[in-house]
Amino acid sequence: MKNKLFLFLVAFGFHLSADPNIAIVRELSSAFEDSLKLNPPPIPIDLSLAKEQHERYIDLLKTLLPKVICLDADPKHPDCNFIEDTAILIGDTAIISRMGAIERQGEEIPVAATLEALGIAVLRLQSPASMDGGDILNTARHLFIGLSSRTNQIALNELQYILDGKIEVIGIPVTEGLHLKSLITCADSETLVIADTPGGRAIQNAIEAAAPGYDFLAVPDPVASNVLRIGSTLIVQAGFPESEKIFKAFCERKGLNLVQLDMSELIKADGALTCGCLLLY
Ligand code: CIR
Repeated sequence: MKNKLFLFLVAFGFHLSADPNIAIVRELSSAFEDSLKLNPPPIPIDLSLAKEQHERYIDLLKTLLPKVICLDADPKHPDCNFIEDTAILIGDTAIISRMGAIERQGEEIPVAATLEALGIAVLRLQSPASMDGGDILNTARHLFIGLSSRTNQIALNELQYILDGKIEVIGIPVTEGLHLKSLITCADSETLVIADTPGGRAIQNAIEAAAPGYDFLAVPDPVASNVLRIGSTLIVQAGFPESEKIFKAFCERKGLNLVQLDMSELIKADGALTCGCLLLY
């Protein structure tokens, strides 16, 4: 860990608020119907529609970024398209997850190899740390760590040690949904989109107490609180008209391009918009 830590500190550079230039994505597994789910969906996953929706997501990223690297799916890992959970990227360094669900462990292996091949310094959390990337919200000013059923305090402590004061690391309890980013994401460096639910409001209160100064954009649909900002485009979930009105007004105010994607089949496996890619800056 020490040698790797040294490499990390040498390589460390903060340009967290710049626009991403590479996305790594992963194809949808042929076993996607067996993905983990908090609750069984009332209408089962339509695999071919899920594939179409995931392809449209990847196609959209290709129009917004200079480079998109697409990894092959793994039929042994039904959740492998949710690549965000396998690693976090901070500055020039990747920290590889020890994923909280045993069924998902191993998804990180080809991701780490891809990052290494790109020349990125790769560090690994040590046992018994447990972390899913969906619990890590990087606003460039703070690294909020969702303490959830997937991510533990030991992971937070390790991240704090690795980051060595270069960005403030703050733990936020997650009391609803799967991950921290199931309820909150960044629309820009000062605006956090938050689910207007008890769990979302608890997160907002915790952030306001520990790190005042953010604006909050509350949306009534929890799923809609997961948005993906790439350059001047804000990607949001289609099919949530009340939340859509709020995003339209926000984008008009900020001069952003609003794009809506229908991800109905991925939502059934608790997937959202950030979870389908790893963004490199
Ligand atoms: C899981 O339970 O791990 C997957 N079915 C969903 C993961 C979604 N990941 C994310 O939002 N970062």
